[in-house]
Amino acid sequence: MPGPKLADAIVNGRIADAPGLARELLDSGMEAKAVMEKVMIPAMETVGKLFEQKEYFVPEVLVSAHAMKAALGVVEPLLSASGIPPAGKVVLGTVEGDLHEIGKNIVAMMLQGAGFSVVNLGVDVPAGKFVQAAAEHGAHILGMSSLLTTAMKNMRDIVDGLAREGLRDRVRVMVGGAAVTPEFARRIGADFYCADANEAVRVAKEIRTGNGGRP
Ligand code: B1M
Repeated sequence: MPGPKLADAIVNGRIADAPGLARELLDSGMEAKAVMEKVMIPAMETVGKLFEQKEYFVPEVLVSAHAMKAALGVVEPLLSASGIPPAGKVVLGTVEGDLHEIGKNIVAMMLQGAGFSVVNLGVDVPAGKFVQAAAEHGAHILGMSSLLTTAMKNMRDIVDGLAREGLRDRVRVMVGGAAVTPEFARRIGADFYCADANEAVRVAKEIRTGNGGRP
């Protein structure tokens, strides 16, 4: 298997080592796309599995995600330079009134790791800004996160805003975060509820390669 050292650095969250090891692989002649697809993404999938199996918890996932991000910094410019199109464009943020960002950032990094181009709007994002960004960036997917029951109601305004701007048919809506449930997602007219970052990646891939994203 190529790149065991880089994979190991990502799985074990060795943030300082990851960029150098990615550079080593590139210098040895491995294509940027192969480094990403054969080494980095499988490593992050291993992290996701360890999390599901409750062998890893949030701190371990976060350092692995940071190691992934550090290695991405080396590989990403080469990927764009080689003209490989992104898997799709995702606009992502935490809704207005909510400052929780850890889970949303993991979702962003995992999507980037899976080859998506992600516009991360940050936290406490007003509905209008989500809608404007979806239009401006030609988003295929709009992702919203909320951990607060008081803030998650703002998600409906974003779905309604997309419809008002005539964007609803071409933008699939994905929601997640501890406060959100599948039932709530259905009620506000979102297309998908995702329980975790792995599911968000799986759903995003299905949206782009499968049935157009309709459940
Ligand atoms: Co706050 N907080 N917090 N908090 N906080 C919770 C959410 C809470 C459940 C704690 C509790 O009371 N048991 C509670 C919410 C209760 C509720 O509304 N139901 C709560 C509260 C009440 C508050 C304050 C109001 C506290 C106060 O000030 N009195 C306040 C609100 C501030 C605000 O947002 N306006 C507040 C503040 C904070 C901190 C700033 C201190 C900090 C956030 C730091 C930061 O993000 N920079 C914080 C934290 C850390 C938590 C807990 C402890 C942990 C959240 C977290 O990061 N989890 C949380 C308790 C808990 O959840 N057990 C709590 C780890 C993260 C990886 O998981 O975000 O769920 P999560 O993301 C997962 C999935 O949900 C999913 O994938 C992620 C990775 O697998 N996912 C998506 C998330 N978004 C997704 C989007 C998708 C798809 C999947 O598609 C787009």
